Amino acid sequence: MKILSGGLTMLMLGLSTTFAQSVQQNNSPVSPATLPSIFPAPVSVKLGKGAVVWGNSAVLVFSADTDPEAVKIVRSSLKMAGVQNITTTTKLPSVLDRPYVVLGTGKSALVRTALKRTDAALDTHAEGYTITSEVTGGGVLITLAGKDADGLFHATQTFRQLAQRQVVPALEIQDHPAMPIRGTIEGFYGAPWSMTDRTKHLNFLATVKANTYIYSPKDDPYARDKWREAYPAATLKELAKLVETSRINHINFVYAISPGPTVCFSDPADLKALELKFDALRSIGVHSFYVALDDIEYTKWNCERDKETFGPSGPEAAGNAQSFLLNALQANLKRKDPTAPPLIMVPTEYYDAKESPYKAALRKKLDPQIVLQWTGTDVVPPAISVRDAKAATKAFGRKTLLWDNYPVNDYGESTGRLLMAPYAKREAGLSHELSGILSNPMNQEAPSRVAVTGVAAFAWNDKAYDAERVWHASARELSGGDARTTAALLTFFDTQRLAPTFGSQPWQEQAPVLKAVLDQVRDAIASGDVQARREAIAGLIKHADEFANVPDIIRAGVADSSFAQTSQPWLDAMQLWGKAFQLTAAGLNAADQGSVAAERYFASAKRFAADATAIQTIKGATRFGGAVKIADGVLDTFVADAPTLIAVD
Ligand code: LTM
Repeated sequence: MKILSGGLTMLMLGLSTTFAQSVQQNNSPVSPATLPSIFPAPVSVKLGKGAVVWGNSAVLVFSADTDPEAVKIVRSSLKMAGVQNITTTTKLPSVLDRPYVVLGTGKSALVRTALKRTDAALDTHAEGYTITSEVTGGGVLITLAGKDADGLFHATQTFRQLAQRQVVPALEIQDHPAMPIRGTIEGFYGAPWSMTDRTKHLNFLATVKANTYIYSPKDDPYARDKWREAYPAATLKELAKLVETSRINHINFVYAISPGPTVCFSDPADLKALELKFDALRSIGVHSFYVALDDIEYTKWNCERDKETFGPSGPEAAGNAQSFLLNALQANLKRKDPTAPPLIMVPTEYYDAKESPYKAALRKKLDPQIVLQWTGTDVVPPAISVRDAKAATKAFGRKTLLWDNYPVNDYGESTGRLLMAPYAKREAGLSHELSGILSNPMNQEAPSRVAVTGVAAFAWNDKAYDAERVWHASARELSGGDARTTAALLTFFDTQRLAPTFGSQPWQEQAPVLKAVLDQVRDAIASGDVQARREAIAGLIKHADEFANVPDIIRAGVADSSFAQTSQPWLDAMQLWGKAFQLTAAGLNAADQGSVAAERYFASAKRFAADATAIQTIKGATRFGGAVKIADGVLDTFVADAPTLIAVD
């Protein structure tokens, strides 16, 4: 039974009592407080005594200098929890008669007092925060305390997740990131994201406590082929909006330029051209810059002057020349904006940590402040270990920032795929050896959030990272919390789980959940046990029906329609495969009963499979267009093999 009093509803599950008594002061067996799941996993969460259910009213307590965005998130979280009447104050009363949410940084006396009342110390790490909630007589005191403004913002994101639960337990959370740099680099080839995609992505990054977005689409001509030319005013205006969206989301917007194809490293005019570009972006609020030198020819100079300055061309000379230009840029950046974060770069040898003359030149000559990216032991590595990262630190002469080429799908082996496996095979402990991780996403923004949620969660707390649980959490988030849509999304992800490398060996296997189901059916048929076969086929019919319904459930249920739009060919193909699957199951059932109808079912299944296989990616949407793949090597094989499994006399 729920009792409403003073704006706070307490859950007593069958006990009628006065309001003050209604607060559960201990983990009663009737309604114990339970540990909430929060993603990324916090450093520590300790349950206290009691729990409350949100009622009709709450009070926000904050000083005038509190980040308005943080206040907005707390307010909207409370609204989502059904709290209608939200008032604000700058003072915390000594007796509370409803939920009071105090928010601010450690600089605020209000926050320090609130923490003291709940007997908690503030997390002192950069971007750290502490949340306490304590049931006090007739009310509840919730404190969101940031070590700094970023920490407070992260605290509000945790609060958003806590408020999604009906019951808020008394607890203490201490939290801070393991890696200082976390987020994405829009660094793929092919159609760049639209400004709308980017805006949504920045809003999403905030929810997973990421703090960095690097603008580096390979197909922005003003960033690569025509890097010396100024952006048209309209584009700059659009970029300015993104920079503002980043700012309110506590995301560092980094602008990357790729002058490598034509730059003359020793020419002061090119240094000037780079600075002019950076100045233009600085004028719209960008503070952080990046020079990308990947995928360029580094054994030939672009100008005679470089030969005269650095000697004959070659990897070592390229390392010297790149260091020369980047050091000058870094010095000028510092001069113009002393608080600016250091320049970031990706070198030409970014794809391994093997010693080489080029890397030795960078190690010796590149300003140690400059942050350097690498992609692991390959462009798309099968795994990344602490040992790999240590080798990179040694080779490049600094802790590196990982450029993780997952879930990017712009290379030949990824043709026709969305990459939607859990983010895995990155070793816990990498936080000691990396300054951070940036994911290179797919051309499809919303589907990329599945992997990026994993990247952000791993970079926040690699030691407590659980790939499967975070994967499930990302499906829940995309579904807006709807259980049926979440389940449908997970079935869809399973069909897109294969993660290719640049070689023939994938680093994540395809459709393991579906494969287990189909293998079990094959085994039951092979066993010769009539009952087992019958049950397995009945189960298969049910499974095929569920599979066939997935595309419609996703289209109707995802919170952001751009997920269904960008996944459209895959959902269409899955629908046809669903039909092929249903007909295959029907064919096996008919064959099991000795019916000649089996042949017709199998023939129809074959036709649907052929139609499904013909569906192509959206023209121009990905760098390599082609036939979309659904659980390939698993479902297609089963549909092809099914007619051979049971003989019909
Ligand atoms: O990985 C890097 C540093 N550069 C490019 C990316 O732009 C591209 O998206 C990925 C995947 O194809 N491979 C690269 O080499």
